[in-house]
Amino acid sequence: MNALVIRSTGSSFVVLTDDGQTLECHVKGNMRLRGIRTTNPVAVGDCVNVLLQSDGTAWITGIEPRRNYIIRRATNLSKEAHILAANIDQTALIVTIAHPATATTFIDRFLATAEAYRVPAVLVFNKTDLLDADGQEKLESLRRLYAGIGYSSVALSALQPDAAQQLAPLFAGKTTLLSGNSGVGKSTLLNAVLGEQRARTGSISAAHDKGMHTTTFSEMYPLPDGGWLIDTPGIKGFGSVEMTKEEVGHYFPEIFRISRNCRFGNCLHTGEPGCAVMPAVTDGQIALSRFDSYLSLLGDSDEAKYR
Ligand SMILES: Nc1nc2c(ncn2[C@@H]2O[C@H](COP(=O)(O)OP(=O)(O)OP(=O)(O)O)[C@@H](O)[C@H]2O)c(=O)[nH]1
Ligand SMILES: [Mg+2]
Ligand SMILES: [Zn+2]
Repeated sequence: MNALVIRSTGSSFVVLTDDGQTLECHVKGNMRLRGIRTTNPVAVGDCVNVLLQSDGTAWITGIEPRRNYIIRRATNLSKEAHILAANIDQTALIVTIAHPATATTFIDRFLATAEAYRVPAVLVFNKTDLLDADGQEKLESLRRLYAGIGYSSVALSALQPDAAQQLAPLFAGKTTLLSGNSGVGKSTLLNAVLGEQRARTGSISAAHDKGMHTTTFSEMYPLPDGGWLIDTPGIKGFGSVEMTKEEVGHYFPEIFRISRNCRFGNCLHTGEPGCAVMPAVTDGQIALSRFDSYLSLLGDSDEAKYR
């Protein structure tokens, strides 16, 4: 029997079978994935084969080939990777300018990862109701920056009544992975789109101005007008995926475009003669925040080399 994995707690899974039943399943201990070493053999969004036994227990016995997936390494040094979701059409990174503040390096590392896995990414700036004039300005400048690179964005407040209407066209008919730091409002956005309080939401710690890691497992929810939203636990950082130094620049579209004018094909834009990227940073064609994020990912591949 074939089924779609709609919830993953790490050790057990909830699947939706082709004939519409919801079953809790476990994975046969000897099932291994070829090629990727991951902490979770099965991810939300996977199409799996399920064996229902006469004692009522259900087992995942195989995984259909994945159309795509997106992987996160918890830290740069950890060798274990975690599949966030499989078979997705796009990923929406939920970003907040304040309460909590999302770092641009986090945004850029996420976007570079999505590029590496060829998953289209959009930015959803949430909590616009909390912004003062400064925050508003920061929001507009970030939206302009990312639009210039080719990333579309929406800005809204998940708590306002029109949130669902603003988000519906973005999500309609697609499977979308929601990601972002804890407390940015992923579960709140999901509830707004579903029109009911399905997912538990948490508060923001007054002491640290950060989320409390309320969502603890990944779950996908069917949307009223078709498509799925995948709510995931908030993440702190984004370790880089395996990439060579030369590849890092490929995942920053604006750096990649300009790098074609570098004198050397393998230019890393760190002071090589004839580099076209560094002057573009100096004259503001490439944002300094983006170049900083590029350098931070480049630094990771140093660590990778020496570990
Ligand atoms: N003011 C304001 N608060 C919001 C908005 N969206 C979410 N919140 C609040 O932010 C807090 C955290 O929201 P959650 O939806 O739990 O955040 P999350 O991203 O799912 O967090 P984790 O599950 O921990 O990763 C809750 O108190 C929400 O009510 C918004 O647009 N404006
Ligand atoms: Mg949540
Ligand atoms: Zn260069």
